Amino acid sequence: MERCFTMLKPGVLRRHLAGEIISRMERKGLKLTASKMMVISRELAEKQYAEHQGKPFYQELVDYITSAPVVCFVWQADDCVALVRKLLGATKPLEAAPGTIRGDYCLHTQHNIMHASDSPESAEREITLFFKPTEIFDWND
Ligand code: 3AN
Repeated sequence: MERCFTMLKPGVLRRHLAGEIISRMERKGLKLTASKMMVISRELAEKQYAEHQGKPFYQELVDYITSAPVVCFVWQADDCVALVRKLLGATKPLEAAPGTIRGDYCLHTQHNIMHASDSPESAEREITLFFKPTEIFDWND
């Protein structure tokens, strides 16, 4: 089964939306295999967003993502990355369909609620950056 890394960005805890967003993922049927709250170091943020280095919004993105606690997850399902991206909605809130997480809960691209891996390859890279193997549980009922 495929895995996907997601991260609730700073501000989600203050808005008390964490449970609502986790619930949408669980109700879809995605299997939660890891979760962790943390404040990201600049070093880790720069690794995570390396592909955006040099873009006009890069500095602000790193400042924001390191500014308060985030909550990170590993999900598992067939076609997990595509499913999560569908639930999340488009990067720009104006283009995110109502009913998606970004479509329902955010106004600005810089503060678009949740990060999710954009390919199975990035998912594996990000999972390795954020979680030790012992923090991931491939549980069965
Ligand atoms: P996504 O988060 O949908 O995978 P990316 O990877 O293009 O989108 O962008 C990573 C993050 O960078 C976004 N979640 C958003 O916070 C920020 N970002 C992307 N594009 C812009 C933009 N044009 N202006 C401001 N921030 C942006």
